[in-house]
Amino acid sequence: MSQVPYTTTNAGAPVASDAHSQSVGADGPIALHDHYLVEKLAQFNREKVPERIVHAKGGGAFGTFTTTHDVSAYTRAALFQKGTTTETLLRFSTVAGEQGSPDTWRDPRGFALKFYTTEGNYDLVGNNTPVFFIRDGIKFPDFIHSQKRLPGSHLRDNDMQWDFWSLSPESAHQVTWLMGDRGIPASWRHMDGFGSHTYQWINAAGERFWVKYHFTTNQGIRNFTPDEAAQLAGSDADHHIRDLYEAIEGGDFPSWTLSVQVMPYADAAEYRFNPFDLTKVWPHADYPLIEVGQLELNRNPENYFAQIEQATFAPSNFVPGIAASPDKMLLARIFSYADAHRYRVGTNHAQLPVNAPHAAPVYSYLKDGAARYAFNAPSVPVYAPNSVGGAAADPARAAESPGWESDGALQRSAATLHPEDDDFGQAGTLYREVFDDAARARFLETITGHVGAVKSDEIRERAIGYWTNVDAGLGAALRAALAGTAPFETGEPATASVPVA
Ligand code: HDD
Repeated sequence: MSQVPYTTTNAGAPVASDAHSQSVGADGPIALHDHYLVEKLAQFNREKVPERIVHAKGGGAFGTFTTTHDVSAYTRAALFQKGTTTETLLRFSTVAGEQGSPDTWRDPRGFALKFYTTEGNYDLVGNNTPVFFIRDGIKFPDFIHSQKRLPGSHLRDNDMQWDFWSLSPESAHQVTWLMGDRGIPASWRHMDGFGSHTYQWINAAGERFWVKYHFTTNQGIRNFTPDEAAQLAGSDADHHIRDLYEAIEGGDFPSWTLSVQVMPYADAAEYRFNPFDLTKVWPHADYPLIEVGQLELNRNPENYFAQIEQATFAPSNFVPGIAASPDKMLLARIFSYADAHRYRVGTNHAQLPVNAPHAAPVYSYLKDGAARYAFNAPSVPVYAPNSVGGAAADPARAAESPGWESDGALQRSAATLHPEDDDFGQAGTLYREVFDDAARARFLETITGHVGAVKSDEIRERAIGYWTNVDAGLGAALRAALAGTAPFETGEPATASVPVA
């Protein structure tokens, strides 16, 4: 008998051969009762779970979050009390590409964080951009369909993308981000992360605040040019996975500084922008960054499938001291993610080691279902209420319900309550005031290439109208560039709104 471990069936019995199936002679026929052959082929056919419908291509690592500043005035959440260190998992991703797609395609990047806190797991499922393309979850499947593949040709299609974007003017701010220099990060380590939505923090006295999360990279921002990105897409499609893995293996641990913008609860009603509209940012001059702590990634997964592919993040995973806001996109996501996980990974996905709480007990009356792993001692009751000392809900500990006023005062009635709300204003500000001349020139080149690939004249015209609304000079420059000449001037805000539909 050999000294190396011996191959077994999944049931632990030694197998006779790694290389030869049982057959009548040296050739076939093979025998159905070769159950190890059957087990091996059958499990191979079942190795995959459905890939994520969005954010399919990604990678991630474990680490820690340490709260370095006192923000107890705003939240009672245990993980955000000064001096607390919490284990975390961060998964990065591209949005539209499938599992094998290149890491360097122009796309927003996912920034999905799980904090294994002492009060249960807290998931903050954000992107590397502070805003999003749409403001109502009911449009999400349509939006994603337009960015993925045509059903007939199975090709991605600029007409489809610009048809949707130009008919959805609320996308202008995010598309300006996407087509700008930050649309292709050089690595996951060299980009920021955002919670994107407005959330609620609640302090020990029960006072409520609106917050936005900003994770600023301590490595500095670095982006690829379109040429660099295209070259890598061909030569190293997994460039971002490799970069993160190798940095952590080499002991070069990437880190981010978490800051929050905090808006007093009552400000929301009349702030110049609707604070629950995630196509908008809150200018830092209005609500400055308040430092909270440090996030560090320092441990690679040991098994990609078990710990990254099967990781499930859900915006519904809140902890006490943190709650939702009336942002309709966020509210749609609170339903959508847990549903995706039950479908994709299974009813008991939360019991997998990567998804189960690591620092908090689970006393749940939910039981059974496919692939149930954990179970309670026979003496523990399976129903509530009970008179045998089983767990009972403790409202004082519970995560807060959102608790906003539902009289309409804080809900979306943008035009009258929030005077500067419109779809193009902040996109124009980003283009004129954040981008410099060189960035504006690169931006024009990018949108010229993108819109230039649109075949339909009508959609092309709508796309020009869209950029004219963002900035009149930009629209004119785009029109000229598409016509083959490219006079470029620094733009001015559009004075008249150009119809986009
Ligand atoms: Fe989403 C995955 C980020 C809007 C529905 N989303 C997913 C992931 C990230 C985001 C980072 C990957 C998580 C991971 O690494 O496993 N999504 C966002 C952000 C949004 C957003 C920042 C807007 C601010 N998403 C959004 C809406 C819906 C969804 C409006 C549906 C109503 N997203 C999903 C999903 C996914 C998902 C279908 C795919 C698989 C999964 O959740 O686990 O449920």
